[in-house]
Amino acid sequence: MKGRVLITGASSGIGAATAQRLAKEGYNLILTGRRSDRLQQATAQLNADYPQIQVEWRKLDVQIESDVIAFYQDLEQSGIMPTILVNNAGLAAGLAQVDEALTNDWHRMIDTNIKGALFMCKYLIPHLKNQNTGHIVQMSSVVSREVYAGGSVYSATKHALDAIHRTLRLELLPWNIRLTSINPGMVETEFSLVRFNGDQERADAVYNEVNPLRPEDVADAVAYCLSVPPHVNIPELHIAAACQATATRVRKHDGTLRG
Ligand code: NDP
Ligand code: 8X3
Repeated sequence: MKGRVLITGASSGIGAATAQRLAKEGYNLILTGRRSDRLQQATAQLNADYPQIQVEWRKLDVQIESDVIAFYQDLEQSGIMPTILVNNAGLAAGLAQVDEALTNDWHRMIDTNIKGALFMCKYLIPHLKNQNTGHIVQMSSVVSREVYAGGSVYSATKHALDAIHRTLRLELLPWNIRLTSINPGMVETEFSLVRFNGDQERADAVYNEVNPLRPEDVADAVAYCLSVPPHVNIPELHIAAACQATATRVRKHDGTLRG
């Protein structure tokens, strides 16, 4: 029997594709996010398509510590504590330089990508230690290692996530808990729509004329990292579109370069 996987940010993009992929692999799933309608629909579909697994959903805003605590208490009481966490919920907000950025955008990114990811780990780890088993997959980014103008705080949050991931590898070594960080380059999801506050034209321009990763490509990477034998761990996995060399330098369909 495969483990139970908790996926944060399962209502769209990489998280939703990961849910599909892992359902196919036979994992039980707990899908979370803030958009209940999408989670409910995805859960119903997955339960219908894969009757041999158990798929549940919960509404959860990872920014709210008290909600994360109550969420895990609920899972514990329901007897469905996960042994695997795909810590995927995250966002970029805006592309403004430091002096022009909205500080509220900074708060949203820091509260979600760093503090939210930390809350999800902190309140799960005691359970994983008790079970002496587990796997935490952080959905980081190419910008955990790179920076670009306008991306200061988004990049800072992924640098921080990388530091947290590497620290957890040390802290959890006495237990049988694996830690993986996945660093995708550009993936066509709702990421840019969120970043540009619903401006579809601006979001589309990010993916026009290039051939980005699809969320399913990253979901395949997650599935691979979870599938390796128990004595193996993939500490870091970098995945990028074939047309992408750095966060900003990308080859367009016509062979010219962007960035
Ligand atoms: P999407 O915008 O499609 O998905 C983001 C997901 O995160 C949604 O399901 C959203 O759910 C969830 N989310 C956002 N804020 C919160 C919150 N406060 N609490 C709970 N869930 C939240 O983008 P992606 O799929 O692309 O992004 C997934 C992860 O991948 C992010 O961490 C992103 O940084 C990372 N990434 C993305 C890349 C890309 O180019 N797309 C490249 C590298 C990394 P809801 O709104 O329902 O809460
Ligand atoms: C997302 C990658 O380059 O759009 O993590 O910031 S990028």
